[in-house]
Amino acid sequence: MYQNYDSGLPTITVNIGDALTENIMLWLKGDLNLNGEPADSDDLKMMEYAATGRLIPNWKFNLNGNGDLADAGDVLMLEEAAAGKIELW
Ligand SMILES: [Ca+2]
Ligand SMILES: [Ca+2]
Repeated sequence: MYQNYDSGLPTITVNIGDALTENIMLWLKGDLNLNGEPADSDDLKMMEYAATGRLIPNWKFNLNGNGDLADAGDVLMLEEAAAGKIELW
Protein backbone atom coordinates (compact mmCIF):
# COMPACT_ATOMS: atom_id res chain seq x y z
CA MET A 1 0.00 0.00 0.00
CA TYR A 2 1.25 3.43 -0.86
CA GLN A 3 0.46 6.53 1.13
CA ASN A 4 1.34 9.97 -0.07
CA TYR A 5 2.71 12.26 2.61
CA ASP A 6 3.13 15.96 2.25
CA SER A 7 6.72 16.09 3.37
CA GLY A 8 7.32 19.66 2.30
CA LEU A 9 10.36 18.39 0.46
CA PRO A 10 10.89 18.59 -3.27
CA THR A 11 9.92 15.58 -5.33
CA ILE A 12 12.86 13.44 -6.36
CA THR A 13 12.62 11.39 -9.52
CA VAL A 14 14.94 8.41 -9.86
CA ASN A 15 15.29 6.71 -13.22
CA ILE A 16 15.72 2.94 -13.41
CA GLY A 17 19.41 2.14 -13.33
CA ASP A 18 20.38 5.41 -11.65
CA ALA A 19 22.13 5.34 -8.30
CA LEU A 20 20.97 7.81 -5.71
CA THR A 21 22.02 8.32 -2.14
CA GLU A 22 19.94 10.75 -0.17
CA ASN A 23 19.71 11.51 3.50
CA ILE A 24 16.15 12.29 4.45
CA MET A 25 14.36 12.76 7.72
CA LEU A 26 10.65 12.08 7.85
CA TRP A 27 8.73 14.58 9.87
CA LEU A 28 6.23 13.40 12.47
CA LYS A 29 3.12 15.47 11.93
CA GLY A 30 2.49 17.67 14.96
CA ASP A 31 6.10 17.51 16.16
CA LEU A 32 6.75 21.22 15.79
CA ASN A 33 9.87 21.32 17.96
CA LEU A 34 11.36 18.25 16.24
CA ASN A 35 12.05 16.29 19.42
CA GLY A 36 10.42 13.12 18.08
CA GLU A 37 7.24 13.54 20.15
CA PRO A 38 4.21 14.84 18.26
CA ALA A 39 1.78 17.09 20.13
CA ASP A 40 3.80 17.44 23.31
CA SER A 41 3.50 20.48 25.58
CA ASP A 42 6.18 22.45 23.73
CA ASP A 43 4.49 21.74 20.39
CA LEU A 44 1.24 23.09 21.85
CA LYS A 45 3.05 26.20 23.05
CA MET A 46 4.62 26.73 19.63
CA MET A 47 1.24 26.38 17.92
CA GLU A 48 -0.30 28.84 20.38
CA TYR A 49 2.52 31.33 19.75
CA ALA A 50 2.11 30.96 15.99
CA ALA A 51 -1.67 31.37 16.22
CA THR A 52 -1.24 34.58 18.20
CA GLY A 53 1.48 36.07 16.01
CA ARG A 54 4.36 35.59 18.44
CA LEU A 55 6.08 33.02 16.20
CA ILE A 56 6.22 32.92 12.43
CA PRO A 57 4.71 29.57 11.36
CA ASN A 58 5.92 27.40 8.51
CA TRP A 59 4.13 24.65 6.57
CA LYS A 60 4.33 22.30 9.54
CA PHE A 61 1.74 24.43 11.33
CA ASN A 62 -0.92 23.63 8.74
CA LEU A 63 -2.12 20.37 10.25
CA ASN A 64 -5.53 20.38 8.59
CA GLY A 65 -4.09 21.01 5.15
CA ASN A 66 -6.29 23.98 4.32
CA GLY A 67 -3.38 26.23 3.44
CA ASP A 68 -3.75 28.52 6.47
CA LEU A 69 -0.87 28.25 8.92
CA ALA A 70 -1.71 27.91 12.63
CA ASP A 71 -5.41 28.62 12.18
CA ALA A 72 -8.10 27.62 14.69
CA GLY A 73 -8.48 24.18 13.09
CA ASP A 74 -4.77 23.48 13.38
CA VAL A 75 -4.77 24.50 17.04
CA LEU A 76 -7.76 22.25 17.72
CA MET A 77 -6.17 19.29 15.92
CA LEU A 78 -2.97 19.61 17.95
CA GLU A 79 -4.93 19.92 21.21
CA GLU A 80 -7.00 16.85 20.36
CA ALA A 81 -3.87 14.91 19.45
CA ALA A 82 -2.25 15.92 22.74
CA ALA A 83 -5.36 14.70 24.56
CA GLY A 84 -5.20 11.39 22.70
CA LYS A 85 -8.52 12.00 20.92
CA ILE A 86 -7.07 11.87 17.41
CA GLU A 87 -3.92 10.71 15.68
CA LEU A 88 -2.16 13.06 13.32
CA TRP A 89 -1.41 11.59 9.90
CA1 LIG B 1 7.47 17.66 19.85
CA1 LIG C 1 -4.56 25.11 8.66
